[in-house]
Amino acid sequence: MKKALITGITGQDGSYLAELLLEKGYTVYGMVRRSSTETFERVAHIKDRLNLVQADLLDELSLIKMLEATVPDEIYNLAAMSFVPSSWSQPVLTGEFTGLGVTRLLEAVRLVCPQARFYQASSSEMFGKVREVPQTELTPFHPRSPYGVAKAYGHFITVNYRESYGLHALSGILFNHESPRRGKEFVTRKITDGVARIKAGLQDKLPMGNIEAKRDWGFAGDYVRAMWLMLQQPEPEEYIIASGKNHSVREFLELAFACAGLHWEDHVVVDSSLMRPAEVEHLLGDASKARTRLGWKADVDFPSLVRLMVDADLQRYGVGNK
Ligand code: NAP
Ligand code: F7E
Repeated sequence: MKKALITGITGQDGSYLAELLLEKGYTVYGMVRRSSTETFERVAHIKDRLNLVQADLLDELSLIKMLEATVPDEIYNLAAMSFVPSSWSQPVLTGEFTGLGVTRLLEAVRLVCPQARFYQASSSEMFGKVREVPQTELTPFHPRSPYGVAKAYGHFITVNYRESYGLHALSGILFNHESPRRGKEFVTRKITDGVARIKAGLQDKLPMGNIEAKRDWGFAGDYVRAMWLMLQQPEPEEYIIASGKNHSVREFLELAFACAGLHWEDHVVVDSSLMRPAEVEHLLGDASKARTRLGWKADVDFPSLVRLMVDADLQRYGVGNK
């Protein structure tokens, strides 16, 4: 029976990945940080099948002790400060978690279990002001936020530890992926939660930032499958995971409101405080390498993703879509 360790198990991706690995018969360890209230909502349904270990990306010794106690075959480093706007208000902390945290974990791996396979959660935010369209594994990075910069550091330190120490370490460069478990501050879930609240009569207006920005959106459940596939390959290499189609926030709004029988123009107001100091205008990924080499493909397309997120939020507020 293989052992896997997931950092960031309480997040959106961590919860879907934990489900997948349990289905595959893994013993699953999850790193959780100390908090005054538990943040286990996304894994509550599987918590009794998980082995949760307390550690923090800021604390090297806690990472070493966690690996000594678990000795995993596979490590998925998903923990990070992942909300782009917060990276401007807390740039140093973002660098510590999302950038240097990767080095701390890789150092612990090198010391305790150098034979383990290591997955780093890299991001399409590293492409930022894009150098070419679509973006591939060979497209140079030009990050546009402290988050994107920290992720680029995490990406290259992973490559460097592979090249310096022969670790089986790789990065998945994942484009935006969403689900009903997405945090409510991210644009897709903010919209679907807003639609449900409007439908339930709890609010009337939805303040939005730059609705012309375009993203290549997919479903988180499809994307965690790609993480696992990457670590099963004999050679550690980078892969892009994306849908290959992009849509504007405006299109997401139109579709999401329509799913609930509403018109987005009646409710959306532009709030300039939600505009970013530097925006990533368009992202579009080319996942050809993952399709040919991993046999990966997405099952959920854009309209189905919007529909499933709206339906889940309507259900949460106990309202129908008519
Ligand atoms: P998420 O929902 O924000 O989850 C982040 C996780 O990291 C949470 O479990 C959080 O724990 C944990 N964490 C944060 N700081 C920590 C620390 N100092 N020590 C220990 N744990 C810490 O993120 P996600 O959407 O699942 O994304 C997973 C990873 O993929 C992240 O690294 C993200 O940057 C990256 N990524 C995401 C996307 C996307 O579209 N979703 C795309 C590309 C890359 P708490 O519950 O305690 O806060
Ligand atoms: O914004 C625009 C906003 O916050 C998407 C993270 O998972 O994916 C995510 O980063 C777009 C941006 O995600 C609002 O300006 C308009 O252009 O949902 P988001 P993100 O910044 O793309 C990448 C791949 C990651 O790695 C990150 O961890 O939507 N937008 N109005 C808005 N965005 C938000 N949040 N709120 C608005 O009101």
